[in-house]
Amino acid sequence: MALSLSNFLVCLIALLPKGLPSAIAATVTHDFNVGWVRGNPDGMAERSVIGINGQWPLPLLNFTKGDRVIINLHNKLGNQSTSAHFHGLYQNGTNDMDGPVGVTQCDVPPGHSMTYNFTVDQPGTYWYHSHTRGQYPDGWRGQFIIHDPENPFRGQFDEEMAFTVSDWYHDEMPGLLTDFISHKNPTGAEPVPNSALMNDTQNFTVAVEPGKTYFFRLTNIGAFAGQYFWIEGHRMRIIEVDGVYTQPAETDMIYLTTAQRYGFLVTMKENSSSNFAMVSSMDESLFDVVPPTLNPNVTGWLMYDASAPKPVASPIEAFHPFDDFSLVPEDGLELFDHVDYSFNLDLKMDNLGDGANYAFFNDVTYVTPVVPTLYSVLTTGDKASEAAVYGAYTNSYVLNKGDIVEIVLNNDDGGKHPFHLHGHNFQTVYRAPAGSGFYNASDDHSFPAAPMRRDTLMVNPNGNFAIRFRADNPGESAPSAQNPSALLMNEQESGSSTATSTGTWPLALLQP
Ligand SMILES: [Cu+2]
Repeated sequence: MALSLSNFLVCLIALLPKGLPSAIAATVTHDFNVGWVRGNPDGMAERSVIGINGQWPLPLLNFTKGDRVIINLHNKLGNQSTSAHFHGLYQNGTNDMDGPVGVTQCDVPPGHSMTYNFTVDQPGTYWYHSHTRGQYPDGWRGQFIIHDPENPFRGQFDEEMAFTVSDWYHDEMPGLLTDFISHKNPTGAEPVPNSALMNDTQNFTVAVEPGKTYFFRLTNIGAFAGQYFWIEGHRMRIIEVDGVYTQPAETDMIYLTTAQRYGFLVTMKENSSSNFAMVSSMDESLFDVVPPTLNPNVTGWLMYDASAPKPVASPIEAFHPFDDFSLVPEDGLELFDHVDYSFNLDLKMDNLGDGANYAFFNDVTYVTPVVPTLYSVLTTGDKASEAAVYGAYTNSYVLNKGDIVEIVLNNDDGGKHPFHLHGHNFQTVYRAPAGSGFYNASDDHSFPAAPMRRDTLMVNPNGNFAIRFRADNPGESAPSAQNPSALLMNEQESGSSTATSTGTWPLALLQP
C-alpha cells in the first residue's frame, strides 16, 4: 500500500535500560488531507470513498513505543465534518486528543483543520478512524501499529505484518444512516453489507518463506459484521489482543468483533510449493435478512510460490472460534478483587415516539451534547463532579481517580453487541452465555485469577458481562506545550467517563 504522507523526524535520544536494542523516540508527523476519492475494493461497484492525501486504502501507520505523533488533520471533504480517533490509545494526559465528537472535541467542519499531538507509550495493534457519526465505514479507517523494542515474544518470530478485515457497503453512510434510524425501519434492522474485504481488497496475498514464523496483526475495521478468521493448513498462536500481550494460546480460528485486534504467530511449513487460503467470514447471525446474492466470505492467500495457483477455500461445516475469555495476560496481572464502585448498564433496543428504533442504557438513549463532555469538565468548576452537568441523555458517571470500577452490562436484546471502553483496557471478569439474562451479583461467580484484558468485548444475546478497570485516566489535563487546547486547569482528581460504544450500528449511531 502506497504511503504518500509527508513524514519528518525530529529525533530525541531515549534512555533505555541496558541490554535492550537501542532505539530513538521520534516525533512522527503526518499531514492528513481528508477528502473524497474513488474506490472499488470488491470489484463490484465503484463509489466515492474517504481517502487521505488523494489515496485510498488508507496508509498503515507504524510507530515505535515512546514516539510523539503529530497528525495535522485538514478537512477537505467539502460536504461533511470530521474528526480522528486512535482506537485503544489511552491518551492519558492528552484526553483532548481522543477524538470522539461531543465527548472530547467538536467536529472539524469542512475547510478547517485540527492537530492531534500525543505520545504513544503503549505497544500493540490499534487503528485510527473518524469518530464523527457513522462516517468511518465510508473508508476513513486504517491500522495504527506501535512497535515494541521490548516485545516479550521478540525472539520467536522472523517478520511481522499487519492487515485488516472488514465489511463493505456500496452505498454511502449518510443515506444508510437515515434509512436505518427511521420509522420505516421500526425493528432497527442494521444495513447488511454488500461484501467482505481483507486488507481493503479481495485479492490479498502475503508472500511467505518456508519455515519462517510470522507475527500477524489483524484488525476488524468494519462497521458492523463480526468476522471469523482462519488459515487453511496452519495454526495460529495468539500472543496479543487489543494491545495486551497474552500467554500464547493455539487455535485454528478466531472471531473478531468490529474494532477488536488479534496478534498471532504462524509458522510456515518447512516444504511447500502450494499456497494456502486465509478466509474471513462475516457473522451472518447479525444480519436480519441475508440477501441471496451476498458472499459473506473473503479469501486471501499465504503465497509460498507466486507462480502456483491460489486455491479456492474449502467450505467448513461450522464455526468453532477460540474463546477469548480463556486468555491470560502475559504479565499475569491478577484480578482486581476489591471493587470501589460498581454500576450496571442495562441495554435494550426500543422505539421512541418518532417510530424509529434506538439503543438504550438504563432507559436513556445517548444524545450528543452540544457542549462536549470534556469542555463541561473544564468549565463547570465545583459542579464538574456532578454527573448531571453532562446532560440527561449521556449516561455519565463521575469516577474517582485510582478507584477500581466495575461495569456490569446486561443485554436485554437478542443480538450480539461489541462494547469498547476508551482510555483504558479492562479485565473481563465474567461473561455469561447467550440467554442467561441479567447478571446477579449474589450468584457464586468464580472469576479468573488473572483475567484477560482488552478494550473491546462482545456481550452475548440476552447475556451479560462484568468488567473491571482502574480509573487511572482522568478526563482533564493541565494546559501545556503539548496540549495547548486544554483551556482551563482543574485540579480535582476526578473525571467524567462517558459510556459509549463503537463499531456496532445500534450503539454507535444514535441520533435523535
Ligand atoms: Cu476507541
